Amino acid sequence: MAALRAEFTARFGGEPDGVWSAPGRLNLLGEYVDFNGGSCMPTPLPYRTLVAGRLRRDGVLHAESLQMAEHAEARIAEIAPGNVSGWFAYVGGVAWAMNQQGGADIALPAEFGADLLVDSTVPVGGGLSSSAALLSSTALALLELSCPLRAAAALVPLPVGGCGPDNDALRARLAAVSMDAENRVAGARTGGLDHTAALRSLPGEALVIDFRDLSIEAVRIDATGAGLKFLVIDTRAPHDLADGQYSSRRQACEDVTRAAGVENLRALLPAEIAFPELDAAAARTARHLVVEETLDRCVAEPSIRDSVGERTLRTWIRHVFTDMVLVERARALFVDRMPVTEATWAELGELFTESHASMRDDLGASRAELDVAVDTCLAEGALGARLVGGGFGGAVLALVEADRLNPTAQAVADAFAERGFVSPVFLPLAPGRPADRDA
Ligand code: GAF
Repeated sequence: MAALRAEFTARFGGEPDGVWSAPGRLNLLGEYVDFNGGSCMPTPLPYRTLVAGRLRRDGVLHAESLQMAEHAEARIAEIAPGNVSGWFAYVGGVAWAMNQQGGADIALPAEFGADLLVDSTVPVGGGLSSSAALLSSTALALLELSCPLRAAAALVPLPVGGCGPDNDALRARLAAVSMDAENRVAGARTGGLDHTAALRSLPGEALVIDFRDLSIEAVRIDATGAGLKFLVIDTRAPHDLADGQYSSRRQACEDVTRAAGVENLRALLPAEIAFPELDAAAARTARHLVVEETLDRCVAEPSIRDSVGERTLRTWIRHVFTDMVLVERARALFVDRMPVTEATWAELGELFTESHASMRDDLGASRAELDVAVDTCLAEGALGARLVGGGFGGAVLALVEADRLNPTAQAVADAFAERGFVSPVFLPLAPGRPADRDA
């Protein structure tokens, strides 16, 4: 923080008015379900993106990053999809989206401008949501920096406490703004998982977000008390949400949703998909049946089948249904079915591994580095392991016995070395805190 402030002063010739930050996130379960009305289970990470900022009154946004060489600047009124690029598309995109959303509590005054300096410890391209951390910290910074100008511009002043974590309704709007900026200006058609996790996380280890209504619920997943640890492996195989692989799958989901005439894919599954009364094995069978029956119904309906073809239904769309039922089960285990026992943890591990198989075999979103990391963890006795985030690269999460943490990490490092992969990085998983003003 002190170093960032000093660097800001050196670069911009004066102290910043404040510093805001937002965390990366790790999604415990539920991939490609956020834009389909499913539920996700993210946890904010201790790695954060910081934005030091100072108000300007000339309508111009200047931005620099300690991780990037160039100085970027643009008149906020002239920022639009297609005329900003690279990392500045995220920063400028937020200003654009705040004005597009049109609400007097979020729009920026016409003369508003800012100097911003960004620093980040969130691994980039690791599937840990470095983009949403940048978007969310920028959104908070811009909104709070605009305070002195809002009254004169007849815009709604911020409530006492600014955009603090208690102001969940405002943060939900900022999450929508951040997603809009990422979708329309940065060109990555993501759902709302990452921004919601960055801005709306609650105290506790993880959050369950229900994307049917954007409601959130805290969930305690404290593995330490059970003698377990979450191991996060950044495989350093890069992933890029704007390279077309993510959006082709999203597009297929949208096509099926439209052809089925439903609001989202979640609506095609029955209401009850957690089977809380069943034990692990019976619940697995019940889940499998529900997914296959739903797919059969889709295939039998010509308009749905023809929208993407039977093969895509039975692969990409099956993955979406699978992850939806897996998250509901995990939610039921940790929220509804207390106390948490050894069997609960064993089942969570199985849910992880089942999700990985679905991402790999049905969604086709894995790659060699991710599979080697998962398989090695399992061979070393992990309770479960899976790739996290949008896939095609990025990080793996494993649930391991605490005393197996180091041997498992070593085995993964050895397996990577043997295959000539770039060395992985191991990250401890400790719960972080939501986006906030830090100074
Ligand atoms: C990426 C996207 F940004 C999220 O919206 C989500 O779809 C995720 O991939 C997959 O679950 O992180």
